[in-house]
Amino acid sequence: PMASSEMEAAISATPSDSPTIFDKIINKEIPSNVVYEDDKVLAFRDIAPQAPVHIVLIPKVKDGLTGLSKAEERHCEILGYLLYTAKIVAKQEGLEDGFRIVINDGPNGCQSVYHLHIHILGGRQMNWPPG
Ligand code: IU
Repeated sequence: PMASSEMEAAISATPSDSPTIFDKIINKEIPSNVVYEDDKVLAFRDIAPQAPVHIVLIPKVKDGLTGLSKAEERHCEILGYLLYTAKIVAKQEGLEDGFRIVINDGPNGCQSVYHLHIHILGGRQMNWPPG
């Protein structure tokens, strides 16, 4: 099958530690549909939703975490907090029948934005294996 535009964007994205569009979303320079925010993380609706509920959850401070593959021991606390927050957001979104958490990493993982983020997907039956 043909690659989707999301896949093409991911395959052509250059992994780097430069600021990304997510910094502008955090700073409210770009509007987004925020569903959860605290001092450490921000969750907003994905602009290209792949499910009835599709939320992107990010740390407000990137601290070198362009992706999961760049995680260091100092990131353990924020990584745990992100997963815990994902559960809070899933509950807030009414996903009591279940949900999917995804972290895309690097070109093969279809990562297109180099600021670590967790996808929260739900509101329909997910498939396995993923594509
Ligand atoms: P990925 O795992 O790097 O592919 O995820 C990036 C996601 O960020 C992707 O699902 C985009 O639709 C989404 N997104 C967004 O919600 N708002 C934006 O301005 C941009 C990307 I650029």
